[in-house]
Amino acid sequence: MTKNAELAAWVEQVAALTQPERIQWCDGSDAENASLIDLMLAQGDLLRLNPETHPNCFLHRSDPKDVARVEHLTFVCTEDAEDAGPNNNWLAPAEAHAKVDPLFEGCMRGRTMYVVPYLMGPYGSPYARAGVEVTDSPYVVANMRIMARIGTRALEHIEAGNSFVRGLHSTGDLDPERRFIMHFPDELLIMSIGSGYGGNALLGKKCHALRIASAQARREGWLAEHMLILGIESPAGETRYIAAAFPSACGKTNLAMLVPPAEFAGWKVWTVGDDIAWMHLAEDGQLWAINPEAGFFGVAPGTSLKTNPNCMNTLGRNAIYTNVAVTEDLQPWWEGIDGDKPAVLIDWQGRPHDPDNGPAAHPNARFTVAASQCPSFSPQGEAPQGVPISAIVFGGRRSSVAPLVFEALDWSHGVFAGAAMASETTAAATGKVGQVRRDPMAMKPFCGYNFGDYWAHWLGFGTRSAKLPRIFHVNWFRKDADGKFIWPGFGDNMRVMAWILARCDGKAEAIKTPIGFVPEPSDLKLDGLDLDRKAIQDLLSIDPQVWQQEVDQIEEYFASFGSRLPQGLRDQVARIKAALEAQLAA
Ligand code: SAT
Ligand code: MN
Repeated sequence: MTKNAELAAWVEQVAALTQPERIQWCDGSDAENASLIDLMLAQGDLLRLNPETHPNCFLHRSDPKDVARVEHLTFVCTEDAEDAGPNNNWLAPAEAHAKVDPLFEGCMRGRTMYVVPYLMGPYGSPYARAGVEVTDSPYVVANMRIMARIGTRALEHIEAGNSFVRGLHSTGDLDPERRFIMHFPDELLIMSIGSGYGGNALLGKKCHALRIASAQARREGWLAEHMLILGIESPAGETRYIAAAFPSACGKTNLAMLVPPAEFAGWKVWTVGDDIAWMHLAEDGQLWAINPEAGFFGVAPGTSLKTNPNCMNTLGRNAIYTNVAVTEDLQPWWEGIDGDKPAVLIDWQGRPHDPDNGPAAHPNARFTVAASQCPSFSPQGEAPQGVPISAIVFGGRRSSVAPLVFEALDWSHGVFAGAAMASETTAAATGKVGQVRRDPMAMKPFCGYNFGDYWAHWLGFGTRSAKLPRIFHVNWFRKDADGKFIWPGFGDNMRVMAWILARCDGKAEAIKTPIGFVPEPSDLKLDGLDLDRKAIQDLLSIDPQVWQQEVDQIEEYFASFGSRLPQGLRDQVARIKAALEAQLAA
C-alpha cells in the first residue's frame, strides 16, 4: 500500500484490468525474497544449484521461444512518428493501447500481482530515478531485486513527491504472437506482455533506464547511454574513469572487470557498471556518470577464469542463472567455462546434452548477480554524484575496416564516430547472428527517440563545456585472412586503455589520419604480447579506399534520417571524404 494517491490509483486500475487473485506490495526484504524463491522452487520455475559449490544459486529455464530481446516487437509510441524516428518501430499511442490493452484483460487471473517500487541509481543521488513495475512473474521480482534497488526505500522516494515511471508487465501466455514491449515516453509508461526474459521483462533496465530515460535526458540536458563505466588506477594511486559503449554481448562486462596483464604491475581496474551510464554535466564542466543499476545481467557463455576472473569470482553465490546447462552434480556449466567438458550434462532445456541439439547452454544464457559482490567493484560505485569521465569509448564488432583504436579529432568528430558505429549482430537479440548493421552509440535497440535528434543532442554538448571527455573508437574483433581474431582482447585491452588515458594527459603520440588519430605500433605498450609486427600493423591500418566505401555507406544511412540529421554530421562526412580524397591523390 502507499500514501501516494497517483500510484495507489494506478495499481487499482491495473488490478481491475488484469484481475489478479491477490496483490503483493514488495518491500525488498530478505524474508520476502526467501518466500518467493521457495514458491518458485515448489512450482518448478527455479532449480536449486549445488549448495556446496554454489550457495544460494538458482537456475531458471525460460520458455525455449523466449530467450532474448525481441526488437521487432518493441515499439516507441509517440504522437508523431517522426519523433520515434526510423530507428524505432512506431505506433501512435491510441493505436498501441488498442492493440496491447486488451491483451492485459484478465491476464493475471489466478496469479499474484507483485508491485515492485524501484530506484535506478544510488540512494541519495540527485540523479537517481524511480519506477514501479507491476508484474505477475516472481522470477522478474527476484531479478529486479538484484538489478535495481527495490522496496521500501524506493517507495519512500516516490512518496517524497518524486516522479516515477510506470511499468506493467505480464508473462501472458508466452505466445510470441501476443508479445509486445510498448513504450509511451509522454506517459512515462511501459507495457510489456508475453515474455519473461531479461530486457523484455526487467523493465527497470533497457525499457526504463535507456528508452524512457534517453527521452527524458534529451529534454533535461543529460545523457542516458548503453555504456559500461570503469576506473583505472595508476601505480601512483590516481584513478581516471572511462565510459564505453558496445552492443549487447560484445564484451562490456569483460572490459568493465578487466585484469591488467603482468606488464602493467601496479595498475588496477575498478568496476562501476557494465551496461548503462547516466551522465550529467556538473558545475565543474566535467561529465559525471552514475550506474543506474545495482547488478549485472551478463552473458555466461565465454566467461571463464581466463577471460574474466573478477566475474567468475562474483558468481558462484547468490546468483540466478538463466538458460545455462548443469553438470550431474548441479553445477552451472556453459561453453567456454574453465575445465574439460563433463561427459554428462543437462542442457539449457533440461534435456541430456546431445551436441546435435546445439550448444549445452543457450548462447544468450545469463547470470544475474549483485554488483557489490564483484571483487573489482569500485569504492565510488555507489557515490551519489557519480564519477568524472575522462574518456568515452565507442566500439563495434567488425572483422574488417575499423582499426584497433583511434581518437576522434574533436567532440563533433567523436559524435560522428559514435553515430557511424557498426557491428555484427549477436545472440542477445532474436534474429540472424553475424550481420553487419549500423548501431550508433550501441543504442540502436535502446534510443527512445529519433536518432537525428539524439545526435543533435550529443553535438550540443560541444558548446556547453570545454572540459568534455575525449572520444575514442576501438575494435577488438578484427580478423585475419584465416578468419581468426588478430587481437588477443580481454586483459590485453589494457594496452589500448593505457594509450587512451595517456592521450587524455597529452602524453602519447599518434598520427593524424582522415578518420582520426591512430597510434603507431611503438606508441602502444606491447611487450610480452605474442604478436608479430605485421599483425600489429594490420590492426592499426586504415585503407583509404575501404574507408571511402565505409563513408559512402555511413552517408547513405545518415540520409535515412532526412531533415532530422544534424548539419554537424553532414559536415563531418564532407570533411572526411575530402581528406580521404586528398590522401589518395597525394
Ligand atoms: O536482455 S538484456 O536486454 O537485458 C541484455 C542485453 O541485450 O544487453
Ligand atoms: Mn546491454
